Amino acid sequence: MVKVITYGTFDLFHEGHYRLLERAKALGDYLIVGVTTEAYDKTRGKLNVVDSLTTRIENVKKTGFADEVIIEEAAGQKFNDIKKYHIDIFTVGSDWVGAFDYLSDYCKVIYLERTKNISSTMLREKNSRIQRIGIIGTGRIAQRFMPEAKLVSGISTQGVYNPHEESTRQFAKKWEINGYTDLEEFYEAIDSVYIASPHGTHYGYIKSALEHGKHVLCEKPMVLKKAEAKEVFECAREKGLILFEGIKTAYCPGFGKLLGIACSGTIGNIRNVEACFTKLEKPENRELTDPIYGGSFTELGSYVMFPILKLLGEDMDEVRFDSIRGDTGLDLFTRAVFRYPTGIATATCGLGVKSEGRLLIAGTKGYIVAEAPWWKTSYFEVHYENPDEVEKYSERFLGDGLRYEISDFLTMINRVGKSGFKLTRSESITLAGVMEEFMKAEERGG
Ligand code: C2G
Repeated sequence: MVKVITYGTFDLFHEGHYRLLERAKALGDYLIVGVTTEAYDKTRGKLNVVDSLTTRIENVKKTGFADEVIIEEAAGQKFNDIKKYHIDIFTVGSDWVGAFDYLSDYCKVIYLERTKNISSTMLREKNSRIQRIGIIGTGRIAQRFMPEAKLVSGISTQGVYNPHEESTRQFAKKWEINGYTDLEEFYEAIDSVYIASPHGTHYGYIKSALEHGKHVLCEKPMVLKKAEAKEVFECAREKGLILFEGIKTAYCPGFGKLLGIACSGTIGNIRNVEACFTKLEKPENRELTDPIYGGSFTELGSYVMFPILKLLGEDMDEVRFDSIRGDTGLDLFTRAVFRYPTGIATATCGLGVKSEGRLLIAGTKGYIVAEAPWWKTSYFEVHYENPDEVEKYSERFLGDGLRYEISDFLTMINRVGKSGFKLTRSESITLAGVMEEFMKAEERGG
């Protein structure tokens, strides 16, 4: 008798799961299915699992393919199960290719091709809580989106669009999704989009996606003009769609904790915020060559302005910019100084100058400091007059952190939570307004 084993969360059970189990069963005579516990999914960084363990087990059983269902509770269990149940074949979807090769000393390892399309009819009939998402753009951020989205239950990344055929083909092949060079066809196949294309194209894509009835998660900076930001939010509101600006710091749990403490009065009234983020970039990269949208501030300004708006608000009296330019005329280093009635703040960023990245929040009773990479907040300290009195806080920051914004985006779409306060429409509009001021000060077109 050939014994086969496979594992999964099987949340919001869909045809990808069904087809996997069907083919797993066909590989042998007896199929064991391991269903993950909530605790295990938490430790492996999977967010947003909706169904209870009991429901997920029931759904696996209903298929009729499983001869036995077991629970997967911890990392390392697969290895023991293979020995315990005398397994001949371990199988899992091809989105895991390579990850379980270490088991091949004990049994045969087979990766079954993952299901690219979760069809709309099936979703309409059985489950509307799975969002079929498509990506616009095939660059570095889009590459990072894929493994992060896989760890958010309820998202099925089904397609990618880029007018450039070869880039689309390569991306689609690597991630086993559908590639599109025709925007209409792309919209046809999805429910929502993640925009990860160059800054200058965001506005056009947001409008076209909303007009096609798609929810939008757009990478920062969403747009670079205040009027454009107002217009796209208004368009989303009219159509009852979600539009989200993806500044990952806003959605990560560590920053939420920091904000909670800063706003609780522990450090008194906030008088100064200093936020700095610098990185060295290859001179030939788009970030340092695009004559209109390149430079340090358009690239990193959203990160450093975000805590300032959160802590001191949107009613600043004045914003001044100071930049150092490289040979191309683009800013390699920019400092924006925000003047408020009762506080001042500096947002500093560099793409060709390296400095100590730090977030410092000074108040009338003490200060909070978070070292780089504070934008992926996992640790910060609260200090007071007495230098021995230091409170230390830490929080998990999983992977690349994109999963938090993806999860909140989904929560908003499904109307099961209110996470809009993490980065409000008004804050996104203000950010676009400051970007516009900067572009004007730099005398850039666009
Ligand atoms: N799957 C698929 N096609 C999809 C989606 C999922 O073939 N469109 C497969 C996955 O590759 C996996 C199974 O369905 O083999 C269950 O998927 P998930 O519930 O997402 O579970 P996963 O996180 O992949 O857990 O220990 C757990 C395992 O490592 C896999």
